[in-house]
Amino acid sequence: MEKYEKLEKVGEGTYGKVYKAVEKSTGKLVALKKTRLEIDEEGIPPTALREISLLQMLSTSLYIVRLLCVEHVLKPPAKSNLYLVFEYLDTDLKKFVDSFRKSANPRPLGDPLIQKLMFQLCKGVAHCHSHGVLHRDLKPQNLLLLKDKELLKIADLGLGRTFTVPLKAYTHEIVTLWYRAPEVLLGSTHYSTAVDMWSVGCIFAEMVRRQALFPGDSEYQQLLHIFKLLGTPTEVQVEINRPACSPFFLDRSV
Ligand code: PVB
Repeated sequence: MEKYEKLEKVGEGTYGKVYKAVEKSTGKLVALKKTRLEIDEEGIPPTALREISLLQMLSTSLYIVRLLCVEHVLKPPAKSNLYLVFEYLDTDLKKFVDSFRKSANPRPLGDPLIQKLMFQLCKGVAHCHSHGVLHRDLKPQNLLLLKDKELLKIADLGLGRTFTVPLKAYTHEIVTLWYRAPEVLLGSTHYSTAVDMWSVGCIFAEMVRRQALFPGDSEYQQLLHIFKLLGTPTEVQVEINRPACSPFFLDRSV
């Protein structure tokens, strides 16, 4: 880690702390993501290794944040940390959209900008899906931006599979449900690329409105938001994909 000069903490993501840093040899800005991995005598868990190689493969797309390298830091006698080194981007879509809402002169993002960001988001998502990877947690906080280039990149990719999507972030921050597809909320375990497209739609609406479309604060409230705007699905519509183990259906003979 002597290769990097740590600057300030950017924040705490769902899976770990992110630091801004400079790569000393090149002067380039990087983002260090410290993952809270419990590495035992067995070494790095194979699931984590699989995820890292997945990230490495997927970061060949311009619209996916680039993983530059991985540093495994041994902390004698027993501790061990894994740092993922990424290119640094200067904001996320949540803060960017907020700046259009809260600033001295609130203004719409403008259709050309929304179109440009949506194009990049769709290209990034298509890249993941074409490699058989679902993101499963697309939201404005993990869409990173280079402001001056109006370049959007998807972050926090596939980590969900390794570290399992937590209900709470490893800090006290509550994990948002706002972009979660109804089939996921209803307990389906056989979901597909459509769950990411649901999130993409929610993010599109949020850029236009500068306000979240379905700001639910529980899984139940989240479904109510969706049903209120789009209608409650009928028995027949639900029957097709009725998940066997959803608590919403437990009182029925499955
Ligand atoms: N933020 C990889 N990475 C990043 N992860 C986050 C980054 C970043 N760059 C590469 N950049 C910034 C920089 C400044 C701001 C924001 Cl929000 C993001 C700012 O304060 O305006 N992750 C952050 C969380 C740690 C909050 C955003 O999701 C590690 C992918």
